[in-house]
Formats: sequence, C-alpha cells, structure tokens
Amino acid sequence: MTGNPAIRQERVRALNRCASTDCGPVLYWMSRDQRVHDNWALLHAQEAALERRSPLVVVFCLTPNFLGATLRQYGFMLSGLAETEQALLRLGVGFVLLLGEPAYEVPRFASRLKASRVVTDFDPLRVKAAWRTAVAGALTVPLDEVDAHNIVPARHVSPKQEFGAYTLRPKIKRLLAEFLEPIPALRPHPWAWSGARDPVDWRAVRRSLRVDSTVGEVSWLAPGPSAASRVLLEFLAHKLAAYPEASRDPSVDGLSHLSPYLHFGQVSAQRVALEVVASGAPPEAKSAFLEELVVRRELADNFCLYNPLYDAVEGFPAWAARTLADHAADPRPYRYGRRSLEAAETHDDLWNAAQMELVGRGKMHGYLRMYWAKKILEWTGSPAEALETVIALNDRYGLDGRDPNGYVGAAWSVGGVHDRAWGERPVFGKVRYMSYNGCKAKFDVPGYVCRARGPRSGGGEGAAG
Ligand code: FAD
Ligand code: FO1
Repeated sequence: MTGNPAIRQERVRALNRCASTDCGPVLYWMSRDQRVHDNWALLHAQEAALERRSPLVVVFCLTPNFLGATLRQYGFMLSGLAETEQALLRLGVGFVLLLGEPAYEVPRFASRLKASRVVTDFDPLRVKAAWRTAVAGALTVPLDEVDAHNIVPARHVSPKQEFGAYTLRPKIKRLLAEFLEPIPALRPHPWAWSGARDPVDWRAVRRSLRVDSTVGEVSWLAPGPSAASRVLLEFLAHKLAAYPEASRDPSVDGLSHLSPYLHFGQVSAQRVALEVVASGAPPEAKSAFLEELVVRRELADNFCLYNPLYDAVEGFPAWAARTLADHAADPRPYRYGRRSLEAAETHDDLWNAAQMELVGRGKMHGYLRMYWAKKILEWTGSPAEALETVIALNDRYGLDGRDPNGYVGAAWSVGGVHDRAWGERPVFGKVRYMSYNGCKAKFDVPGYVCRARGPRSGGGEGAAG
C-alpha cells in the first residue's frame, strides 16, 4: 500500500493483544464499508496478506433484523454486496457471506479459515462496538480496526465529545491536508485462496430474508458502487456549482443523493471529497459541500463514538435538557400519535409532503429533515416520545437511516445537540424553533408540496442508475 505510512497507521487500532502468526489467510470482516475501491480497511488487510504471501478473504455477516431494517434497506445493501463480490473475485480476493450473529459467526469462520489476522472497519454505533468487542475476545489472532469511513479518523481527530462544528472544524482543518491523500488501488491479489467456493446465490439469500417487506425497495436510486460513481459524476457535472443555494431549497433537486451510498459504504467519502476538490466548481460551492460531507458527517461520528446515549434524551446537553424539562407541561398546539404521523395526516401540507417523500422515495431533503423533526417535537407528548418517533420513522423509511448522521440529526433537531440556546418559546424552550412561515420565506413551499405529491414521489420514477 502506498501513501504516507505514519498517516496510514493513524487509521488503524489493535483491538486485542493476540500474537500474530506468519502464515494463513488474512480475513477482512467487512461491515460498514461495503466496497472494494478506496477502502483503507481492505488495503490494510491486503498489505498484511502480501507480507505473508497469503490469500486474502473478505467476509460479510448478514444479520437478521439489524436495528429494525426493512426490505428497502436490505435490498439496497444486498445489491451492492453482489457487485462488491464480483469485483473482489476479479481481483483474486475470496468472498464469503455468513448468516447470523457476527459475535459468533466471525470468530468461528476465522478459526475454520486458519486466518493469521483479522481486519474490520470502524463504526461508532453501540451494536457494532459490542460485535467488535465480542469478536476481539473470541479470536486467537490479532483483530485490527481501520477507520475507512472518515477522512480524518474519528479516534485521531479528537479524543472527546466535541461541543459542535465550531470546535471540531479547526481540528479537521489542521489535519485535512495530510489525510485527504490520494488513495491507492487494490492490487490483483497474487495468492489464491484454495477454499474458494461458488459465488453467493444472491437470489436465494433474498428469498431467505425474514425482514419486514411492507416497506418496499425504491427504483429511482440504483444501488451499488457503480451507481454511486454515476450519481457522484452527475452531482459534480450538474449540481455542485449551485449547491450553496440548493442545500437550503427543497423545491429543487440540488443535493448529491450520496447519503445512501455513504451509509452502506458503497462510496468512500474521501473519494467524493477528492473529486469535489479537483472539480472546476466555484470555491464557495466546494467549501459549502465539504462542510457537510466532512465536518458535519465526521461530527456525527464523533458524537456517537464518545456519547453512548446518542439516541436518547439523556444524551442531550444539560442546557437543552433543562429548558425542555421547564416546558414539559406546555400545551401542544396539535397532538398526533405515531400512526397519524406515519400516514402523513397532519394539518400541515409541507410536513405531510415531506413525510410522503420519505415514505415513497426513502429520502427527504436535508433542510426539510430539520423542520420535519422539529414539528414532531412540537406535536408529541414529550421530547423522549419525539426523539423516539423521529428515529423510528427515519430508520424505517430512509435509505440512509441507522446512521450516526441520522441519530445526530434527530438529537440536533429535538435536543439542541451541537446547537446553542435561542430565544425561549413554548414547548421548545431555548431549543431552536422552525416555522412554516419561515420555510415560506426561504423556498417555494407550494412548489415543493406539488412536486412531492407528484409522480416522482413514488419509487418508480427518475432512476438515477
Ligand atoms: P448532501 O447535501 O448532498 O450532502 C452530502 C453528504 O454530506 C451527505 O450524504 C452526508 O453524508 C453529509 N451531510 C449532509 N448534511 C449533513 C448533516 N446535517 N449532518 C451530517 N452529515 C451531513 N443523514 C444521513 O446520512 N442519514 C440519516 O439517516 C439522516 N437523518 C437525518 C435526520 C434528521 C432529523 C436530520 C435533521 C438530518 C439527517 N441527516 C441524515 C443529515 C442530512 O440531512 C443528510 O445527510 C442529507 O440530507 C443526505 O442527503 P444528500 O446525500 O443528498 O445530502
Ligand atoms: N451491517 C452488517 O455488518 N451486517 C448486516 O447484516 C447489516 C444490515 C444492515 C441493514 C440496514 C442498514 O441500514 C445497515 C445494515 N448494516 C449491516 C450496517 C451498516 O453497514 C452500517 O455500518 C451502520 O448502520 C451505520 O454505521
């Protein structure tokens, strides 16, 4: 692997103290970063395999009912994995799909493989940390974690929970020139794996899935790493220049739509950033986009890494918890239960349209996500109920749900995380408020409502791939 070795080492962390062995395949347990190219974890695993003149094998452990995911998200993920398997096989790297609990299945497979070393990718979610701890303890060989998701590795950029973008931004900026380095290509692997099996029968895997299929797949955004590259090219060519305005205007289709691909690791944020930097877009457009892709996204990982209560009201900052408690008994102007919200049956046409877009397309404009979540705070019985509802709807319907960005977006909207105190008002206390009239002053609300209700709100229109 090329690149600066000192920088490269900052992405890696040993998760156990097992002694290394000199022979035996190297195993990459892929989880968050489901791609071949631009994957620092896979590159690290290949380097270890080349040193040993050993085969390289990738394993993905398919877990039933991962945080309530539905067919929409499993379908997107499996299509991407099928493409990833093919790309690995072409490069002489083995691929195995395991079914079950990673804590048990990964060590069992590593032992059967007689793996000399295991590598996995970094993820700040609690469930993933628990998996890694269990696997690290059960293995008899070293387990390395590699941060292949963040440009500046989350554990390196800061050792603590940051207060907000204003405290993380300077830390990232100081390190970005070093870490935003070119990413080497994975080499065709010269040491074949003798245990290679037939390729995975993905149709059979889909048939065997026992997941909620009432939330169907969408067809407007094609899954997989190749589709991610096409969506990125489309963004660079046609949308990036106008991003600063489009990011505040849900009535135009001006966002990148990269979040589902980033969530499943079907594209690398570092690759996206390198392409944005190299593009001919105006500097203010580049910096507005990189603020979201790098600072905001990496701030979300920072919060989830250092605050295990990232999806609970107990994780809110003290000032926000206090002010929300002061207003707990305030009368709510409207009250809606989960079912009315889910069915987009409120008095607010903008909110209903946003909810319908989430349900129909699996994605909502970033600006509206804030309004949508804040109205749930306004219309439900307590901040705890609001937070739970926001996360439940976001994760059930969003293609990009179950992500640090989602938990932090919910906590920002409902609980002032990474925000500051604003003027006090009912229900919200000093937590920032957003209003329908404020939206009307910023963008074409009737235009958005009409568009979201139109044919493209369903799954079948405007395929991106
Ligand atoms: P673009 O504007 O094109 O942004 C490009 C990338 O930058 C995004 O893919 C994302 O990785 C990053 N980014 C943009 N805005 C933010 C942000 N506010 N915080 C962190 N990273 C950001 N994002 C998710 O990825 N998954 C979620 O489940 C999710 N849920 C959210 C829920 C709420 C209530 C809120 C307020 C925000 C949520 N976000 C979530 C953050 C943001 O709205 C989305 O990342 C963005 O809308 C995704 O669309 P895009 O890729 O087209 O965005
Ligand atoms: N990761 C896995 O390692 N195995 C899975 O079976 C799995 C399913 C899954 C379903 C929906 C979804 O949104 C994510 C899923 N992920 C799975 C995890 C994902 O790769 C992300 O790492 C985390 O959700 C966020 O960082």
